[in-house]
Amino acid sequence: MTRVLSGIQPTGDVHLGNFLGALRQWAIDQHTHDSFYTAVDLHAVTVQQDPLELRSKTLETMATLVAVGLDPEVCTLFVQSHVPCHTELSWLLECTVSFGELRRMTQFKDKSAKQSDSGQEHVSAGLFTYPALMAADILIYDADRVPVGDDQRQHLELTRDIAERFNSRYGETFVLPEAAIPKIAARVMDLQEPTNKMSKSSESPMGTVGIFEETSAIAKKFKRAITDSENQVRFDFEAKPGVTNLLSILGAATDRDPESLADEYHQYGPLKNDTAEAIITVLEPVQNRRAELLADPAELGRIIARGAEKASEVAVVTVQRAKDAMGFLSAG
Ligand code: ATP
Ligand code: LTN
Repeated sequence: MTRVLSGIQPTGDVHLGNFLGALRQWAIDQHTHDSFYTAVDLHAVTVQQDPLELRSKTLETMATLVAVGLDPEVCTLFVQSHVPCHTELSWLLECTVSFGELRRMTQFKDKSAKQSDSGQEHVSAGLFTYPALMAADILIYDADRVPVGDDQRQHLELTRDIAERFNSRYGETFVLPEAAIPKIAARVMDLQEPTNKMSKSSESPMGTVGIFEETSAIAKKFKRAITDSENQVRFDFEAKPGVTNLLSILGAATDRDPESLADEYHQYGPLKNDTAEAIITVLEPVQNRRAELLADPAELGRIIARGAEKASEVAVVTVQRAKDAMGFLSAG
């Protein structure tokens, strides 16, 4: 069976972009692939985190993964730092990727620029080498498929380049992974600034829809979503980013084609209402399930411990294979 791996940072609040662009695909993939999903806490600390908050967010993220439908009996759910060989492989890969390749990553450019703009002089070296750790996350499970939103496309291309280079230098060691990017809602945009992607770290509370927000707050955000002054419903990202974003969200929530949905609306008000209603219908059971899980920390603890064990079994084998290929002397 082919392998899937993907990850989500345990920072901020999980939003509609994460849900539609990534998590829903994970839930589908678990039934057809041997799937590994992880809360990437080691990636989270590339920007400074409050220790108490990192711990509680990591736990909440694990509860979220189960709540969106990932079944710990079917797939492997784990916390990245519980499998220490991710960082070991990351070092080996850091020594094969070039400075120039890392410098081209748009996520690094965007995040480091954002930090400098907000007066933070300190950009960590980890933020720069982040893609090597992400490549390690993927390659360590021999993943064939990586379901992610559109913003991760470049990191996946770099992961393939890293794997190819390693294989050609040291012999066939890693599987070359493919990005699996959804056709609809691969890039959910901010409801207030529809030319920016909805993001955990954005400072646009009215533009970002958290999947665990009160349903009345969600409805309000859709009602106030920015559109344009034309009052014509058309799927056209260049000319009408706000309306197109609403159509994409409605399409993703109802499993319908966003372009043909446009023909059913003549005004923005009903489109906003129907989009809010469709999203709330999808999210309500997820919200209830997460509340139940957070009320049962022992069960969540068991899921996390089991996941670490299952993930480690696979990961240690791959790291050893990579170390052998590179010529490290074995201890025994
Ligand atoms: P940040 O903006 O702080 O980097 P994020 O919102 O991108 O955080 P991540 O934890 O980095 O969240 O991403 C988890 C998954 O969600 C990734 O697969 C990513 O591609 C996907 N994703 C994130 N934002 C969006 C979006 N706006 N639309 C679709 N998919 C998204
Ligand atoms: N870089 C990703 C999170 C991430 C990831 C991964 C995604 C870390 N490791 C492995 C897929 C596979 C992000 O910022 N969204």
